[in-house]
Amino acid sequence: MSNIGNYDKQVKNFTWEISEKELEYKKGDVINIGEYCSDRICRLGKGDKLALIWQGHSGDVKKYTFDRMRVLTNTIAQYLVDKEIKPGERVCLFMDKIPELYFGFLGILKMGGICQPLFSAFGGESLFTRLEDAETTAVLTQKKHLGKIRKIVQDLPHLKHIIVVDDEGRKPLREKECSFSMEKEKGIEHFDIYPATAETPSVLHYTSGTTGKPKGALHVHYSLVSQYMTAKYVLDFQEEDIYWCTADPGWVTGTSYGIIGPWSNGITQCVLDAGFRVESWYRFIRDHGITVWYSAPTAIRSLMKDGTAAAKKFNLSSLRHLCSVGEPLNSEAVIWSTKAYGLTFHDTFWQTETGSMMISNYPGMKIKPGSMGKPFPAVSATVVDLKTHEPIEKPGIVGLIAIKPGWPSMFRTYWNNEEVYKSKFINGWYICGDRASIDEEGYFWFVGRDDDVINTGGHLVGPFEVESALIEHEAIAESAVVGKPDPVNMEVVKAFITLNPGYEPTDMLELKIMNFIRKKLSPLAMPQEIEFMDKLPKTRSGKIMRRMLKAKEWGEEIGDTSTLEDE
Ligand code: 6R9
Repeated sequence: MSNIGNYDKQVKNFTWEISEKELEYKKGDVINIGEYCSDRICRLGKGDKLALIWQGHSGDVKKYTFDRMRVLTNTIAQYLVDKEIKPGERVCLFMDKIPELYFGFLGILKMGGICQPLFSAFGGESLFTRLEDAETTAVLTQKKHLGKIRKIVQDLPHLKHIIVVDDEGRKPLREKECSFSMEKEKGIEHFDIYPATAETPSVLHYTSGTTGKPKGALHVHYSLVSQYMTAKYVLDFQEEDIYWCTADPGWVTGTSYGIIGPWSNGITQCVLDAGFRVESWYRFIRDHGITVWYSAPTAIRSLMKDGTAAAKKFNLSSLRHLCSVGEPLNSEAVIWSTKAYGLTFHDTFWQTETGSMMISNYPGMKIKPGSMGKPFPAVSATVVDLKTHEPIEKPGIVGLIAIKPGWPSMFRTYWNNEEVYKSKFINGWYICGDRASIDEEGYFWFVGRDDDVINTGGHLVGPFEVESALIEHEAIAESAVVGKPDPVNMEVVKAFITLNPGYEPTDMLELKIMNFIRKKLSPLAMPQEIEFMDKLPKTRSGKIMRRMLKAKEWGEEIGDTSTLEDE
């Protein structure tokens, strides 16, 4: 029997108080996610149970029990306190998927800091924008990423501590830099955990929009009430499960369901700190006996490319429940996984802003391949008219996905950007910015985003950020960036550019520009294709018409061009 049991019954009966009760939380109580994920699990008698099985790219494995994790997270928290980092200050994690990243997350929360996880693949500019916006006080990083921070630190007056977690005192460190080894430090058995309450800020996740700089979605400790229960019901955790979430904690999936969800449920999870390779992924599942697997459509499509034969080469019989998030999960992928693993991927839909799953396919519920499923019990979701923002009553009509505010893990603001935050709420609904329709049985069908944000392999890339970076290249006069269809990543970044006088459109220049963006922003934001143009299509008011360029890429009707400059 699954945890959720009968979905329709849960829709009638489930309230967030049920989750609060399971967590032994009452309104006004102290609630610290760091404590809930380690100390509480030990108090429940699971201190000797494995919390983390970690594997590095060379195959080395490290294992940590919940009790060891409790001590290590205390040790990190104490170190931050000793550095005089204060509750409410932002502490960034800029690391590969090493154990320090996971324990650093809980350690920061334990001392009341706001945790700001960033992808270690970020280049200097992506890193700088986010650290500057958050006025981040400290960064925990690895020596291999120190160079990127050194280049920008002089322009970040708020950044006081650069804590290198794997230096072991070898590298000569500069001002503001310090070396800290969580394993070598004297373990802290007792730490005074910061008495966070429901609305105490916890995590700051940056996400890209169509315009402007990336925005920091701010979450609070009370989000646990959503994350705990959605993990229990959707990922269907059972005591003996070995869980694998493939997401990097730089992405919200890697924190909500790669840290908080499993550990607040006292579940053993595995982490693979290595890039994607079909065989190594299957070997990882087999070797560790993974039972529950949460991944993303791009990875699933990459596995599909190798066919079912690759899957059959390994004994993957430990798997019992599969879920997916981040992009539309095509019905082909759902059907293929049934052939390859004898199991269906359960699609889940949510966002950085929602903090937890909003619309999902639940164990035991009929799956319609291609549909995102139904709202989590106690989440009120609908689609609203594109213009009036009134709920659409008739099935099959496309509108904007909208959610009634009030679920525990809703973001509380965008950092320094309350105005944009407020603009997301219309007619008493939180508007997700995605288009979908609902069928007569209440299943949601994703249609597409309502803006120009590019979803490449489940990662959101803001076109404006790439355009701004492009024009910093000496050869480029103007740029426009759109998503272009891609069989594996769904979309990849494509740039249209005009050149400054004296520059010729050559393959060499194209490569140089690609590399420029890869280093400045990240490999994901790097254009996979650059088209040199004599001029870019613009509106009469001088705005570049991304919509036209995008339509061309997708082979769609160009639509209304009445505002076009050249007409
Ligand atoms: C968790 C996460 C959110 C955006 C979202 C939508 C897209 C996420 C999806 C999906 C189709 C799904 N998205 N899940 N699209 N089907 N099951 O992905 O957060 O990085 O903020 O992205 O991703 O466009 O609005 P985030």
